[in-house]
Amino acid sequence: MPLKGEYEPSKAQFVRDQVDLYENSGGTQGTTLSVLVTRDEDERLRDLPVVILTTLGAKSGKIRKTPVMRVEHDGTYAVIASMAGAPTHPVWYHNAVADPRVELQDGPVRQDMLAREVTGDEKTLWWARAVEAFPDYAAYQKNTDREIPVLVLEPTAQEH
Ligand code: F42
Repeated sequence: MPLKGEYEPSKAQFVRDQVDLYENSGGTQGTTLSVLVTRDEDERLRDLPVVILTTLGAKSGKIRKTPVMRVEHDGTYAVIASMAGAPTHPVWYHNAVADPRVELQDGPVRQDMLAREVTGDEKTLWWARAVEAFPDYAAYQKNTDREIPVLVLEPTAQEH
């Protein structure tokens, strides 16, 4: 069931803009982040896929929308609360912990999902997938004592 509430755009202009472009284009534009990535000794700018995470504000109850890198495996996703290696978690992480009912838009496809934080071997597996998708995560984790959380998102049972 889609989350209900009043949408409160991010204070960060680039985030607001990316969410607007992504949603207003039906998930056909604003769906990547250009990043310098080296793969097999081939360093170049690559357009890496981005998804839009929708959470409920833990205090305001407002709808919050956050672009994050796309990390996916067999229909299950992970969202990485990296915040570019900052010492504190992003606020959206607290929202998703407080209420695990989230939405994820991957290109034109929007799904209701349930978020759960992973630890141990499961986190190790998803962290490897995340770094494969977006190598900067490894540098972010190296630059902070904060353990960067990984939330796995699984589609909720489809409404009948
Ligand atoms: N951030 C990541 O952490 N991981 C990524 O993979 C990632 C990729 C990415 C790709 C493209 C792009 O444009 C941005 C990307 N970002 C990524 C940045 C991401 O979109 C966020 O900007 C960043 O993670 C920070 O998220 P944030 O939720 O901390 O945003 C702050 C700035 C924010 O919006 N604060 C609001 C405000 O008004 O200050 C509050 C938002 C909020 O949810 N408030 C809660 C409420 O109740 O409404 C209160 C929650 C509480 O407990 O206080």
